[in-house]
Amino acid sequence: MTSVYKSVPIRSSEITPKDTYLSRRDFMKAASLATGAALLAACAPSVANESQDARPVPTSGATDELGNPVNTYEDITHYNNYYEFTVDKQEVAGLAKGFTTSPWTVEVGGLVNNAQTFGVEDLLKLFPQEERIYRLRCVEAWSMVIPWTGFSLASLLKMVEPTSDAKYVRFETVYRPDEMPGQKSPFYPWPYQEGLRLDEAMNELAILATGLYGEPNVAQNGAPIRLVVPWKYGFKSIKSIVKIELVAEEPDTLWKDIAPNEYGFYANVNPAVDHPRWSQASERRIGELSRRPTLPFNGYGEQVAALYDGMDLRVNY
Ligand SMILES: Nc1nc2c(c(=O)[nH]1)N[C@H]1C(S)=C(S)[C@@H](COP(=O)(O)O)O[C@H]1N2
Ligand SMILES: [Mo]
Repeated sequence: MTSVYKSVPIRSSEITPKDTYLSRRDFMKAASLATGAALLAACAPSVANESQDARPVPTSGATDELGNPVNTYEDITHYNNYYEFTVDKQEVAGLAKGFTTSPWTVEVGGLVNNAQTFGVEDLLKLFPQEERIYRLRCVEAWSMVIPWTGFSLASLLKMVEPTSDAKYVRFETVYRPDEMPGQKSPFYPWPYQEGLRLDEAMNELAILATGLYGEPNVAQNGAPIRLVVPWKYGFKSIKSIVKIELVAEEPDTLWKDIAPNEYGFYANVNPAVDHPRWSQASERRIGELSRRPTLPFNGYGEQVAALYDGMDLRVNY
């Protein structure tokens, strides 16, 4: 990659103003709870607006396996990283309105015996959709708990039969600058691409998500289909996928191309390895006032730590 990418002030610019803004908003919410009765009397219209945003809690329970409550539908769908639309997390939802998510096909090929192009409706029929309540930890040190519906990536990969030469999986987001204004920015090497080692991709925790809160995915969260790899920083969970390719070599990934010293290929959530510009030891859960400690592998170590036996995770960050 050329050095123009490296000189882009990528994420630090966002962290301070947005975090400050959101903390303030959280504080206002907390304050309004404390004085709820007074506000109910004085502020009827805003109460009505809030109840319009309410969604039913997911049927299998409203917490993850550690007992953390799921974030609200409003937070999950209005605080998004999706640079194809904009770098402003609170503007993504508006800009993504009207994004065409149907028809949609996903081409699965490369080093496989049985390359196929699937319509999303085929994928919904072929693979039973399950609910997975996962923590999402962004590399920018904020997090959420999200009730996805989807199916295991492994089940799709098995169907196309990777050959013995396949060692990695490469994913690509749709390139559609007419609908995605951020893709007109020359500072990012579009289309967004990501990758996993094949054994990571086959881990049961890795899913392709097709829904959220029991409803179909919305554009800002990566409709119609996006990857969710909960033990890795959020940027690995690539949205609006059109292509999945089995390959022999470690694929390029957008954030590593831009700033390899800051964003590695593995990107496992790791409180012991700081980002060069900020600590990764703790995080701010959206909707909470105080920070919480970040867990190794985002709390999924039991299921995934063995994938990295013998690797130095400070080198392979
Ligand atoms: N195509 C694409 N996928 C993407 C991104 C993006 O900008 N473009 N942002 C990533 C980042 S940094 C995060 S934290 C998550 C956010 O997912 P969410 O908005 O659904 O919470 O999406 C990831 N997937
Ligand atoms: Mo992120």
